[in-house]
Amino acid sequence: MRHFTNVHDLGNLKETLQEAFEIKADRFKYDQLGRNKTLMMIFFNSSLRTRLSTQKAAMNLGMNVMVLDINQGAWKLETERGVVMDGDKPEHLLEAIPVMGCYCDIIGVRSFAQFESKEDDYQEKILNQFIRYSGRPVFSMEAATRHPLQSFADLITIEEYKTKERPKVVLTWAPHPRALPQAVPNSFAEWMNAAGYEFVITHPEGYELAPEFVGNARVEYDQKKAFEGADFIYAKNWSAYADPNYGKVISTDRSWTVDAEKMALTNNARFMHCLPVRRNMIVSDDVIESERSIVIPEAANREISAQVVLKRILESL
Ligand code: AN0
Ligand code: CP
Repeated sequence: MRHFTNVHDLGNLKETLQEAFEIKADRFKYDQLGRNKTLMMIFFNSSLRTRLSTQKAAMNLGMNVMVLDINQGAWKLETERGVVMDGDKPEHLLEAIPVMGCYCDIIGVRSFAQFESKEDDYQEKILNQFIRYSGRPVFSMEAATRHPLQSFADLITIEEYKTKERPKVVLTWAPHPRALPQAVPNSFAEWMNAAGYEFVITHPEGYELAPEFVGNARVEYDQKKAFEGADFIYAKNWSAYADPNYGKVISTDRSWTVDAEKMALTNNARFMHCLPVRRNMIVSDDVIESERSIVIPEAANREISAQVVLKRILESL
């Protein structure tokens, strides 16, 4: 595998999961694979889990790691070609990318949707420029439309906690004060479809995700109905995808917050969220603190998903 941007890059999911569990059982088994290889992680946006878990995964493989926060200490980057650069951006992405590629063997990029142009976001303009111009294998650490390392960790977690072959998994929208990308729900939906679970998405009217991500999911506008019999509740906020509201907050309805009363409608479901989470907006304190909450093991599996991806890329160098 050279680049990693979505579920299909990994090939057979069963084999991929086996590899994940093998690594989880002995995470230092391949500690020579990354010897004298350098990972460069480039962040256009904030991160706690992705930064730490990916660095840890690289260290488990014996790699060297460099981290660059574009917005803290690097030159501000112009991303549009053809612009007369007389503004506040001293460097162009088209030089910065190949230069960064000179100093490393693998590049990880975090670059959220910018909500200025749906077309640019959904064409993954920034991520694809890294793939095209860096000369290096590139993997997504959450790009405009997907967060595959998160979804992979989510799948590992569901496989660990499920008590039946084909659990009912419910992705529920929940309120949030600011506009968030659709990357996490898009990607989660893509992976749940690929895993073949019973998969339901619930959200208020106007929050429909792009059809290519919804796939075979059942969309249920009544959150309580959706929760009935669920084995996993996966909460997340996202902003509207549909025009003319792309990238906008069109509801902050707190009746969508996940609380104990709603969890009682489920089949004693596990609660999941990618984190960071706003308590008592997305989920009540008691639900996230309950013994059914698996948000911490879910975050722990980020190290494993990153390590599988880095291992596969290292093997292809
Ligand atoms: C980001 C998002 O919703 O995409 C990152 C989640 C992993 N969350 C925030 O910006 C709060
Ligand atoms: N879940 C996740 O990607 O968290 P960070 O934004 O902290 O990396």
